Amino acid sequence: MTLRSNRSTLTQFLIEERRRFPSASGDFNALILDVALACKGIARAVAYGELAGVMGNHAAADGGSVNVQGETQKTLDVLSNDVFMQRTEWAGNLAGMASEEMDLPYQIPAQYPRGNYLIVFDPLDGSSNIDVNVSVGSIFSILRAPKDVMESGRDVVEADFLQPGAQQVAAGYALYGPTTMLVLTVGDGVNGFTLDPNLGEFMLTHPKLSIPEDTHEFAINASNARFWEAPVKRYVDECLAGKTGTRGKDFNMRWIASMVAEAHRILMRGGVFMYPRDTKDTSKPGRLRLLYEANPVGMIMEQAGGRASTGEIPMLTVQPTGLHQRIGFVFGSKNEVERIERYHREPVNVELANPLFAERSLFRD
Ligand code: FDP
Repeated sequence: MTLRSNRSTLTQFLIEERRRFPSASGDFNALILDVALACKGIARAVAYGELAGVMGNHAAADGGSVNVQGETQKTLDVLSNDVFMQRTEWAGNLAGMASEEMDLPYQIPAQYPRGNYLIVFDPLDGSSNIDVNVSVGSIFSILRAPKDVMESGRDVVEADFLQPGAQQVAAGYALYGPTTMLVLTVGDGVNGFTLDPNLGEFMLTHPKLSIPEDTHEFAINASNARFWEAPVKRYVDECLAGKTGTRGKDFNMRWIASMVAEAHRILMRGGVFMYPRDTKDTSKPGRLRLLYEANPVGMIMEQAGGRASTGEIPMLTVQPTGLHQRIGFVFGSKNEVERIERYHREPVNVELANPLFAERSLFRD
């Protein structure tokens, strides 16, 4: 069946895209294909799971079990990081890379040529739940290396990666779920590819994805309710009030605890995701990371007609200040994200404005 398919492969898609830019060198396409190969490798490791002995926490003796964020590293986090590096470092397309799993930027080894792009990635998002077999994924963001890096070929430093999301050349994720999918934007819409296990190729199955502007589905970790800021409390309580409240319609709630999987659901059928800034730990202004989670997912959302925000301003306008910077992240159906931004602008007396915050509120402090 697959051999007679009329669907484009990822390679064909990239070559056809490139024809629109006759001066393009082909380096970018080669880089995306290397990333796709890394994702296929990670998909196999994830699929074999315990059979391959890759589940559980990474053993300290193998190089440490806690990453730069102080989070426990899974064996698959470390393995996926290695696969990403190995598949992309050799070809001469990258000037450097950075990852959730590495404290500092990674230099392209001296035996390989250096190229014009930077890649930033989360090799296995959602991995704290890998042991319960939920969908996890790899998220990547591609930036242009600063001019002096390209000209001099010097080592990259943290500052080279601190570019606002609007400057991303491309962004994408691979989702390791019931099927393996690659979702990609090169700044001209969003396209989804499904891995054909027989051919080992990503096939274009979801061209020109578009997120509905309205939704009745929201995703948030409600166990943090007592730490939320007033505009978030207001939004969620209005959703919970459903038909009987100011929204006049019932909402459904989802929480997979794997952001890449939630992003995919929203891309497929709309919805809104919130991991907002809260008061849980004042040293952490949000849970998710700007450069390799919020910016790439933000670019995908915006390219699919959705919206990505800090809750206050568009995510892609944020000037990064650190490689592993955390940030509040709200994304999904445009009208809902705009509503949440509006709630952040409006002064609200929450207690008075919404009776759900009183005695009997589900999410009462
Ligand atoms: P994980 O640490 O498992 O990689 O990236 C952070 C993240 O997962 C997101 O994918 C996910 O949405 C979030 O953490 C889950 O956070 P909670 O444990 O607070 O639900």
